[in-house]
Amino acid sequence: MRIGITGYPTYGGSGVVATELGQELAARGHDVHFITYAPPIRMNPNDPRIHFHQAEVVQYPLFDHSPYTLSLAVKMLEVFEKESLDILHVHYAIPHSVSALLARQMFAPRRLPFITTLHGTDITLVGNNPNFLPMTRYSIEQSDGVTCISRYLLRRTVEEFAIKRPIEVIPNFVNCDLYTRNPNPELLAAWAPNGEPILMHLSNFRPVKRILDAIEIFALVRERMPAKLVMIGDGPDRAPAEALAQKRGIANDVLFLGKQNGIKEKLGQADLFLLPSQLESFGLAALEAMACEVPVIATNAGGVPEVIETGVDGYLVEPGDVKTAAKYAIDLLSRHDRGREMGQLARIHARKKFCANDVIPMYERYYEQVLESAYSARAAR
Ligand code: GMT
Repeated sequence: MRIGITGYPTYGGSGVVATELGQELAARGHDVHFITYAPPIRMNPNDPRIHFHQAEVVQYPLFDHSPYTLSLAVKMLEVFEKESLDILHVHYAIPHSVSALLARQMFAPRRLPFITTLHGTDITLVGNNPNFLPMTRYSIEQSDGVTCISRYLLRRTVEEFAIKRPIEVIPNFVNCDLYTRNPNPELLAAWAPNGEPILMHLSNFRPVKRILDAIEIFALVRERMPAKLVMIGDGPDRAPAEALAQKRGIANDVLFLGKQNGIKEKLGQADLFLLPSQLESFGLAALEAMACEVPVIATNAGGVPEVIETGVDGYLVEPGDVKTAAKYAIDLLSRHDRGREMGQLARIHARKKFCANDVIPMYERYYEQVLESAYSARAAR
């Protein structure tokens, strides 16, 4: 198939899923065309089946904000036609689904079928903002196919948007051949020179991630044992988190690495992954850590319990409960065997439930199903 994919090319779960999906589809013989304003961060530009088409962020003195939704729609139309795409798959409803809808209307009466995948904040934080809600609902209803990445997100979507159309749950996935435990002596020596256990967090450091809680949990751990916390990512809460680490007297043990490439190599060095979010519709970073045999302490929020079984792959605590999280962390880190055993179980479960080899065919089947109904609807007219 020839598939167009649009998502946010920056750091963030929905963009990562869009990019990894494209790479997996290319590895299975499909031609994949990414259409967005910059090359997606995890995109392999050397894969001959992967192509990148840049949608311009047009600037003009009259515009305070560039109408990217429109230039993206035009680029989608152009690429669909020029590359004879079969289907367009957009990730994150706002504004990608609206751009696809416009592209489809401009392409009419020829068919430009598109699928929207909902990821989380496009429903729970941004899409339900009253300034967007009717448009989010409309673009979901008008999509030729809609998927979402957890049963939790399906429920929220149906409830908040009173959606009647069918929505398919296709969970996020991880390539367990690439995400493995791979101790790297150089990284370990740089991060934990005295062999201290390593806690890790990876996100876009937005308030919903509660990264200050990660610092508080770590401060409680440090009261009991030597340890290091590796913080990967960047965003609005980075400066407050750095200030909190200073205030708690643990700044020398907290490493803020900023945005990083080569995430799979880094995750595989951790002894424990922290995901203290207020809300996660899935928690992709936790799944990637699990594939690398890293147990996870996360919050019992949104779709996280669909990914992490508490007491098995790690532990779930209520959002904000840093004391219980720290208690579990100390317990896991001071009994090395227990941590390793949980890590191994976490990988087994990641593989069993969310392996790319099983999830990607679900998307392929869904593409075929959507194409079939899009064209039979056309034939019936
Ligand atoms: O978590 C974020 O702020 C990023 C956001 C995104 O769309 O880029 O992540 C959402 O999509 C991820 C991939 O499907 C999920 O793993 C995250 O749980 C989800 N984030 C939230 O629901 C807060």
